[in-house]
Amino acid sequence: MKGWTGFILRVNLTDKTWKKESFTEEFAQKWVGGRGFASKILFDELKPGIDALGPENKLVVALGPIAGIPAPNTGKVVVAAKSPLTGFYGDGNLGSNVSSQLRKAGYDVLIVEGAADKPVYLNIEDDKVEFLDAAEMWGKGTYFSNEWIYKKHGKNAGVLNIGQAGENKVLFAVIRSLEGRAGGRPGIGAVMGSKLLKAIVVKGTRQIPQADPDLMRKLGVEGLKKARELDQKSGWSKQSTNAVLAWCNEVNGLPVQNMRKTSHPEAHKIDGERLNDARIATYGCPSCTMHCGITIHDDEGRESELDYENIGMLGPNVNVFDLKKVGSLNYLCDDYGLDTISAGAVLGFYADAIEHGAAQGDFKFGDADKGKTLLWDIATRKGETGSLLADGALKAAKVYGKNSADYAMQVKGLEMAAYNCKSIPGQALAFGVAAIGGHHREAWIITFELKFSKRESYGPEKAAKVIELQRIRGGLFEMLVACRFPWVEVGYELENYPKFFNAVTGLDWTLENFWTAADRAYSMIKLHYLREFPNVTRKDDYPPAVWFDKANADTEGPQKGVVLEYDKYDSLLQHYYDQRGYDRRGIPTLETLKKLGLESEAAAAGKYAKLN
Ligand code: PTT
Ligand code: SF4
Repeated sequence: MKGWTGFILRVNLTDKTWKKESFTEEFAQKWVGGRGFASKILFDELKPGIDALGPENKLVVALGPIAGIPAPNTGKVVVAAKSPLTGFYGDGNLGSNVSSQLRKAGYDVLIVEGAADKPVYLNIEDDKVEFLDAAEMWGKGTYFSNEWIYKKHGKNAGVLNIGQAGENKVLFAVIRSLEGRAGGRPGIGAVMGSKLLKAIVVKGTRQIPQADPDLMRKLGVEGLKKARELDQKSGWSKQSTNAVLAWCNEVNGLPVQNMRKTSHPEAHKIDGERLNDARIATYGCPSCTMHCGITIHDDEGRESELDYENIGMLGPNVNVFDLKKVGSLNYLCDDYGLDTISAGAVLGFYADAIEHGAAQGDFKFGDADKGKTLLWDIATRKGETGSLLADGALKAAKVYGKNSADYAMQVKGLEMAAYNCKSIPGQALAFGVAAIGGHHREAWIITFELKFSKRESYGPEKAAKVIELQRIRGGLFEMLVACRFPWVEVGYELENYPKFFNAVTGLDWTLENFWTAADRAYSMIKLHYLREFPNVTRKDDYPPAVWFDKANADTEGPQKGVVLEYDKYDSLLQHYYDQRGYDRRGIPTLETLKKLGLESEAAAAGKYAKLN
């Protein structure tokens, strides 16, 4: 087999054993890699109903055929497990040297099983696997552990590690990498913490098997050059992802005050231009020529890397419009290993719940200093409030009651990213039907919707666009495993990706093959959901009630009085189901599953719930 190493490294932390397992070419072609591998492996190996924070859960680190190979921007890694936040399959994608190092060590997938009896970290070097003592790192933040690992294992090692939030099983703890990245929003860091696994360190010395290495080298070099040229021409990485903040404010799509409002007069203080002005350094993932990580000094003089989602959720969503203070909240999330999106959503929800008399406390919108204290309380589950908020907005709302779940800004338990969609139905649908809960990664339809389509439309063209983007963003890029930014941000052509894939595998795939593989992975994740929640209804694909509430509409500006409409949203959802071949609950029909070659998976899921 070419293009894949053909091997899985399976490690058991309970009895400190490991083995190297092979997989077939049929498995590789059916599931491609990354999210495809992870969703299939976890479906086959996890029993529904298990405790996501118990030793039965498994952590999967999965790569794809172009991951780690020099080409635009392949230094990415998928991390997945049963999510403790949402209760079903969850994953994330972060930049890390693990991408190339794990493949060079000879593996496309790492599966971590069981749980250690004291804090450990894994050290993987080709066919050597060590379970090393992590006592010196335990209790410390990710900046400390990153440095500690650097000193011990050298700067070229691939590293994934967790902070205090993962250790304390905060349900939205992420995994961090040495390159300043973070991933696994639905609590994949907490799964690592529950296994007493502080870090994974990987170094490899082998060649990644490729069908035509000369061709791949040529395509890769040309691609990296092209991505850099396109970036320079467009000027995108001057403001990087935060270029979108001013636009979101202008089009009334900014998350302000727990998404109560859609714009703010002070938004310019934290926009892309201000971020670029405050830049002290630029960071990027491995194998990338368009480095997008911009760092600034925070209000305590520390270096903090800011992307749009971080700024949107830790800034306007909690009414903080001072870039240095936003930087400070962001630094703490990175150090503790808290997901910035969920952290900002949870803080916003808490302030809102206090304002509405559902929760007790002295936290107010705009109070960044109290926000910092709360982040520590959450990361360490300190006190009643810290511990409750550490379970995410929806679970906290269930305790607070008084209809506060209506304004817990999440879908399926995962807090939504920084787009306020009460007057943007297509993006609201994209959040509603995202595979793992409220994530923008799957379908970022908002620019298409506002620039090239009718904003107020709930027509089938929006459902079609969501599916098209899910196939590209949630499918192709999550399965090949590569960063989507060259395509999405600077127009690097999608047609290049099958060329890379064919050069490394020797196959002859077109984009169509990837759409089928993507649909298969989406259906697989839906079957995870069905197994865990047999009473699933279409309401599970609805965004929070507050987006439908007239009393919450803008009181001025072009979107004055506009909110989502239930009937229309429901018909948009039905367009999506019809185009996808899903039933009225939003579950793939037997016919759809059959078309995708998922007969045995359908039979397995059918033991737990009815398939139509
Ligand atoms: C992603 C989510 C995002 S999406 C951001 S900012 W973004 C937040 N980043 C966090 C962070 O940083 N620290 C932290 N403690 N928590 C954070 N949570 C949030 O996590 C870097 C980029 C970005 S920046 C995006 S959009 C793109 N995401 C990609 C993706 O998902 N897949 C893919 N194939 N390519 C992508 N390219 C871009 O990568 P999650 P990252 Mg993250 C510090 O992982 O769980 O998917 O959540 O991965 O490497 O940091 O993303 O405006
Ligand atoms: Fe990483 Fe940004 Fe480069 Fe993508 S564009 S690989 S997120 S540095």
